[in-house]
Amino acid sequence: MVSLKDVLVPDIGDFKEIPVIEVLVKPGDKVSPEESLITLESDKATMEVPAPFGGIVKKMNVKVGDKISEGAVILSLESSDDVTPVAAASSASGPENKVATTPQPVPPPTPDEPPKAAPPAASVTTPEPAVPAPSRSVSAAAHASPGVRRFARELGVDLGQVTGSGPKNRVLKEDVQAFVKEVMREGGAPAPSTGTGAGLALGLPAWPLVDFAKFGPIEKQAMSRIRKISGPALHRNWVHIPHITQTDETDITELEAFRKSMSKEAEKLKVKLTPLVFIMKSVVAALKQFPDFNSSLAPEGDALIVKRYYHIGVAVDTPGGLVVPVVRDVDQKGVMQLAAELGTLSAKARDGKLSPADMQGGTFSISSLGGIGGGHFTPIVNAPEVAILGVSRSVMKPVWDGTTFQPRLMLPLSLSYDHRVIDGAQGARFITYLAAVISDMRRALL
Ligand code: CAO
Repeated sequence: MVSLKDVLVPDIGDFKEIPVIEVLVKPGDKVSPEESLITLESDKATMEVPAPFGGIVKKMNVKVGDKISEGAVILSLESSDDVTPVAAASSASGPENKVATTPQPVPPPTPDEPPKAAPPAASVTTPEPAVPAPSRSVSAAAHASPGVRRFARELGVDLGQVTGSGPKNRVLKEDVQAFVKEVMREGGAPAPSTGTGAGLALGLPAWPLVDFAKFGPIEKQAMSRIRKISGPALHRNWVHIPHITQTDETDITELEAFRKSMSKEAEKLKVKLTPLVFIMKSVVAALKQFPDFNSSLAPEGDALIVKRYYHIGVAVDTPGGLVVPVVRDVDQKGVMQLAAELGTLSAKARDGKLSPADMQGGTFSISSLGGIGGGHFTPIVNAPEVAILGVSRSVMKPVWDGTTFQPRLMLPLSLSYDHRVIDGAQGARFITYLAAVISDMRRALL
């Protein structure tokens, strides 16, 4: 026999007057047992109320925006009398033609269903305690409609990792799409912003948290503004760019003799002529020969944007941290002018007076530690550039000339490049060519 039964809001713990945020059925709909009827959303959790049995929706008693509590009639369902309500809450009471169901807080991914898409950020959220549910585990970390939850489930996205842009941080379909795009763009890798969280996002053990004061005196020093900005950028570049560092050394004995012979002229012009400006000119010659090194990956990752201008970023060590001002159109300038511009830019950098424009538009960077010391090192590519040259201090070495050892001034070079753009063979050709030009700049004329 067919009868009409009211479906009630079940026991939802201490919550009262909870807003209905979604009505998923309408009169005339045929629903199956456990199919979601409405969604309620408290400050702490989103709950779907499922049908206690199958039937046809005859009348809706609630609409989006209504605030309802336990016992309120959600809808009337026509069903045959022989159906047994599923998951009927033990607290359900009232006339026999009224049935309350168990609310279904949306569950987190179970260990059997790991999220397929990696999170884009390193933040780790602890799920808030949710409305007590008698039969299911609860994750109330994300607020989202069932439709969005279904969409996220289909894509394997863990909603707990998605930042909601809707009211009360509600996760919208667009947020899930943006999340997936981000993950795809990053090749599935997270984009951590802090060192401590990164390990977690990469599936590595948690960062060790040590109370150093237990072992001896400590001093906590605030990081400079530059370091706070450059640190995460360096980390991003290190994590996202598959780096190769190719090293070489080049004979600058003749170049140094020439540079020193020019020192009087440089003095007259009030510039300091260091090896760096000759290296900048040589780099441009190499970039012209190997244009891929003067490129950037297109945002979609399917093309190279090759630049026909040569703006060289030069890493400058300042009291506040590392900055990279850009010397423009290096191909069109002589070494004296480059020395003058480099002097001005590095003074501005050290005085903290660089403008954002001074640091924009670079196509390739050089990090020179030649004035300080040390051998080869691994410079980090300065995204969105694809390569960077590290220059170390020149050293006098015995070099075999085929007959005997000669004392030659050798300059160590370390070229890091983005292996997505540049193959190892190309890297080796670039540094070999560059070394040859630095060693004998007449080659740049060939
Ligand atoms: N080998 C030997 N000597 C070198 C040299 C090299 N490769 N490069 C520079 N020198 C010498 C210079 O000739 C100069 O000698 P004098 O004082 O006798 O004239 C001295 O070292 C100091 O040079 P400099 O550092 O003032 O000038 P520069 O043009 O070589 O570099 C700049 C300019 C701004 C790049 C540099 O001052 C600087 O800040 N370097 C640090 C960059 C940095 O921190 N990189 C690391 C980034 S990753 O964290």
